[in-house]
Amino acid sequence: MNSVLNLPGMTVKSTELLNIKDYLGEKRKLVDELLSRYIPSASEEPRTLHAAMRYSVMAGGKRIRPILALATYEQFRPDSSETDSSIGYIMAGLEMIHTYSLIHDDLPCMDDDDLRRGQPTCHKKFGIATAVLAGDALHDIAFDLMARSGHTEIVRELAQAIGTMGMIGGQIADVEAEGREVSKAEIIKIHSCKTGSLIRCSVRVGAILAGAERSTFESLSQYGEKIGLAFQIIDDILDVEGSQELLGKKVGADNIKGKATYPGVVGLEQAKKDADLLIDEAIELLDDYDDNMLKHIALFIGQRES
Ligand code: GRG
Repeated sequence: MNSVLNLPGMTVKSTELLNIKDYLGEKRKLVDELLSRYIPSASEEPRTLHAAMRYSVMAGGKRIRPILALATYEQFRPDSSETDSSIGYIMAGLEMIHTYSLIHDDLPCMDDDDLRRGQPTCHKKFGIATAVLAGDALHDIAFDLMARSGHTEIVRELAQAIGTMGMIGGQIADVEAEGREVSKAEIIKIHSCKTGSLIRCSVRVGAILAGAERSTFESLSQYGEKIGLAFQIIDDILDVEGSQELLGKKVGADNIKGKATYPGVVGLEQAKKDADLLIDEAIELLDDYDDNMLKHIALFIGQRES
């Protein structure tokens, strides 16, 4: 990692890393440093709100969205010796948006969950009002950071990915599908919007910052779309047969709540086959490019247990 991001201990270049887990572990530390830098300290007023924001954001998580943005940017920037410090803003912003969505998704009016990232959910710890505001405030800082990248296109990309045609659109469709049968086309649309659009966006904003060519950008977008859908299918599969300890959240909740899930529509075995196929297709889309981290990240997503 180039020193422009001014973070200690980031010495191993991605190209030198053979092991995806080492790579992800190192980049996760980088994301944590960035997040801690951009979220006000819990000793600053309004203290409870800052404490709640830090509580949810710093609880960990895979940090897959900022890492995707970074891996895309590093692979496709024209001058590999130079790092634009904007990538740090973008990475932190993506993870804040993701965490805001988790906080709101866990609220009693949504999924009503008690456990997230291995600890009580934000509203369980701080109360509903503070949790709503913590999510809102993370959303606001995220857009400030995106604007600091200096690219209007990146700000718009994120706004569209998480709006009514993207994440929020998928969430309302998900809420409205509860307790009724859905078709395969419908569940693909819900998952692609609710979860896939922010993942696709993470790849696209990395590509925009890198100045990727049109055709590369199109391949990357399709790659993002496929891994994004696979990510949520696997999330559904893990809710059926995953481990609460590894996931840091309750398993079996989808079934209890009567949620529309991919395995619920096509069956567990077919869901696994479809997720594998999406990962293979995503990797194939990048065949023209030298061995790169995005292929390894796709494989990691396909095999994830948490
Ligand atoms: C505005 C009131 C209000 C609600 C909006 C935005 C929203 C609610 C919901 C978004 C839906 C959502 C939470 C989608 C993400 C689903 C998902 C796969 C979450 C888990 O992501 P991981 O596995 O989690 O990356 P970690 O903890 O590793 O970051």
